[in-house]
Amino acid sequence: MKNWVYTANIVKSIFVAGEQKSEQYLKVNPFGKVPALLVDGKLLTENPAILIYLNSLPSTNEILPKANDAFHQSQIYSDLMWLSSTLHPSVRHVCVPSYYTISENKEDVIERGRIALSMNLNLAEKRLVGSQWWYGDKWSIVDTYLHWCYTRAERGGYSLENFPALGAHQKRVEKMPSYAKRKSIENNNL
Ligand SMILES: N[C@@H](CCC(=O)N[C@@H](CS)C(=O)NCC(=O)O)C(=O)O
Repeated sequence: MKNWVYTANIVKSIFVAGEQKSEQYLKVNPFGKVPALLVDGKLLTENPAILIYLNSLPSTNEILPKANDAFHQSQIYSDLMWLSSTLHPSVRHVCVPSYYTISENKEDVIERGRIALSMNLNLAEKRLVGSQWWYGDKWSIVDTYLHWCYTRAERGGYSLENFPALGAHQKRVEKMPSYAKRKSIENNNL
């Protein structure tokens, strides 16, 4: 994999830790969520859209595989959308249940999240058995997004011990130079 490069003068990314609903952040992204990307002052939100856009920039390295045809392309988009609209929300149910209920008792939401997480991580586990990366022998941003999801769930108390292929995948992602770079950016922004 080549090094990831941000083209600072055209792309300005915004990292905000826990301040998604602050007045200052809502002025930038009225949807009140991260990530958000400003390109020449224009806003782009939603992980799949941002990743597809970044992949299309001539100045950046490929972060998604090249599609053979329209169906293959749609499968790649489907993978990104599955991460963003199915796996990612199941992680949030377990880690931040208060987003999903106003009740004092959050246990139902957490349990619902754990059931969904187990189903979704089982699918990811099957896909990764005998395969280094989501798309075989080549890393893509799907691997990094998947890694973020299961690692966040683990940090929220969800054990990965029944998912050996995910455990091996986790080690592989964390050995990448881009992982060390991301950690150092995160540490400098907190
Ligand atoms: N559908 C969005 C989801 C992004 C998302 O849920 N971001 C979380 C952080 S992991 C967030 O900003 N949550 C704040 C909130 O929902 O108030 C996407 O794909 O970008």
